[in-house]
Amino acid sequence: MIRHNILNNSMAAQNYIEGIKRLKDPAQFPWPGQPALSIYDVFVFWHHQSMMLMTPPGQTDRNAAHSGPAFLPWHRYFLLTLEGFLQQALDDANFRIPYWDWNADAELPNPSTSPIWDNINLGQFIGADWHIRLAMNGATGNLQRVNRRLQRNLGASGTLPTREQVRTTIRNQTVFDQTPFNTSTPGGVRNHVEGWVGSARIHNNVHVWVGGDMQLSSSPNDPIFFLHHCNVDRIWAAWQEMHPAATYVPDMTAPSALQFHRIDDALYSIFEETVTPRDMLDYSRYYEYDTFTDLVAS
Ligand SMILES: [Cu+2]
Repeated sequence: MIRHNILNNSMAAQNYIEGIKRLKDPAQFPWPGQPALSIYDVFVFWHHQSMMLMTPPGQTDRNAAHSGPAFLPWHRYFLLTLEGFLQQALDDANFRIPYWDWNADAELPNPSTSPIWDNINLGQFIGADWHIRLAMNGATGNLQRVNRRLQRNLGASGTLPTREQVRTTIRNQTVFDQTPFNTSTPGGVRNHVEGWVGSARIHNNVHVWVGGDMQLSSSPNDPIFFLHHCNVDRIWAAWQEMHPAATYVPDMTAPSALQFHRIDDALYSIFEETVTPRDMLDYSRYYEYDTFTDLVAS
């Protein structure tokens, strides 16, 4: 089953929006034991918790899902888990999350005029019907109960990465990751796509460009989060296809300071299940993408 470009497939777009609204409703999809919170809020909590779990403890750079090798497999797992709930909500096992091709929007004179932000699409979530219930407190860094609208600040800071920047990264990065496996890692597709090295700052820049809630540890509050990360995942998938001999690193001979990031470590989860980076490498077990040609053309 295919993950589509959301702007080329109105059925995928409308199913995604409808499914997200159902998962957000505590009456339809309650978070067990958490009154007035829903399964959607679980994802906000889970993402925040991943950023609080420093790996290893005692440093402030790498956490269980960011600034290290697990960034790509952890977010693949996170999306697959949401995708499973969306399939339940829509009663459609064939549903796949669509992606936001922000490279296309980067070519617009004003990217904030992209139809993805129209009211029929993701624009509607800044309306009064979409309540943010858990959000990071900017002063303390803690997650707290809130009741407010979603916040965005499209284009106020940051820039959307260009197609050429992404193509260059996919072509030139020949290894998955490198020591010291954090934000200082000089080469490798993980740190370039995550955006801590290289002028494009690919993934990070999109969070900054959307602004508002997307800049917090509670960023899954914005449904654009999953569409953004689906495109990040597509870039990793295209890179995997272009560099089939490149293996995931580190392996299990790496020190325990790299726990949560080694190939057979359990990825950080709040569900009772064990999923490893290795389990996430062959994405084609779960979905395909409609195209990579925009990412790998010369
Ligand atoms: Cu994240």
